[in-house]
Amino acid sequence: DSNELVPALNYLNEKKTEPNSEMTGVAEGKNVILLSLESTQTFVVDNEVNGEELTPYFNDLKEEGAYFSNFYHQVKQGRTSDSEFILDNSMYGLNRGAAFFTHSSNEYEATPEILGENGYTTSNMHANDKTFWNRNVMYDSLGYDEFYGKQDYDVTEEKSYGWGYLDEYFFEESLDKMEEMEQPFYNKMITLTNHHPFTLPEDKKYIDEGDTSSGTLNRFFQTIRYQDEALKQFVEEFKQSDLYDDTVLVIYGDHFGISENHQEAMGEYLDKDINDYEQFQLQRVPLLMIGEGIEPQESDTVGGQIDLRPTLMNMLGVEDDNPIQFGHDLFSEDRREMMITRDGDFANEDYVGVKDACYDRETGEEVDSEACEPLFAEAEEELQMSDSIVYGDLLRYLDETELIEEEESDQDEE
Ligand code: GP9
Repeated sequence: DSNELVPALNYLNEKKTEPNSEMTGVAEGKNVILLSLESTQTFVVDNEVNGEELTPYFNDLKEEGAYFSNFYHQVKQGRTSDSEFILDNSMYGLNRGAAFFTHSSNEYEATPEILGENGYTTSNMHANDKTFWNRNVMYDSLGYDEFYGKQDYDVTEEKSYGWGYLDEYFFEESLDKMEEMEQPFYNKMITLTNHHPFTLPEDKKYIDEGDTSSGTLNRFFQTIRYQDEALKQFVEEFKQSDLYDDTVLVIYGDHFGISENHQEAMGEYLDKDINDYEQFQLQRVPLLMIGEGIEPQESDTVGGQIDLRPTLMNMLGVEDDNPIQFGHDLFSEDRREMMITRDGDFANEDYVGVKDACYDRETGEEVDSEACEPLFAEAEEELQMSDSIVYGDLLRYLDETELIEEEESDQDEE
């Protein structure tokens, strides 16, 4: 019953931090485009292979907006779908399986629902089968109005490769669709080309393969470079369009592309030994926000995908009355810098805690594990709180609980 929500409400109340008031409403009434870059990790940014930049366009673009260099993905088995779950709910995905499959009939009060109540049109675009990750079902539960899937795109064999529709064509058609959309809109675009096994048609290989001992990593460099070229084409066209002045563009990486099976090759490429600490730091993914009112800046605040919803809602100046959110505004001065992974590992301002060991976050030196103990405990408590909501489908009691709280505070006042 509604009492089951109380522990999580109390916990979140205690952890609550105020959003940055200077950012409140900077993007009021604007469209939001979330651009999910497949398998894109931060280590590719400002990096090169054989003397060629991997993401030349993104490297420049990030100077035009708010770029977050210590932003982590938080997904587990649900991969891209986990990132979507975390983003829209500001709750953690599950430790096993994908919430998109196992908890698609839950009650949610996700970003699209709240924005829908505030006059927004909400949609997803992804040129894959709609049933992949059970998206067709889960998007309804999350409150999306529209889902543009494979059949809504002009997918032909010539324009496809590997997993399907090449990003450049996906972007082109998606922009056309957005230009026709009722505004303001909240729309997520999910790319596909930079996906394992990272293959490309010959004429889309803009740089040579890498020369590490992993073919996967070697090809990844090429697909990342391809994606960057597609991104360039998209952003440049977007800047020419009428949408540009009225839109916040949020570009982020969904999860890692190179798994720990390729640690040795990563070590060869980065020229260091990839231990648990380095492997953890490789889970950073880029986050960049561009739009009027967003000052160019680079932030090194420690955060994760769970923080995007409160950050965005504050920028849009939308009253988000769902109190069950585990994230903290990324622009807030007094935010809790604590990024928790689904494995119960974490990074905060000072430490990285991974597999029960404790490291100095900046130097990577292993330190006395005592320093991390309370933080591991906090991570575990937080994951349990989030799980209690998802497994118990507790958001269905939210309205009731709020009514009780209102009555109680009325009584207090009397
Ligand atoms: C498939 C795309 C990729 O539709 O989201 O899925 P992933 O394997 O990255 O989770």
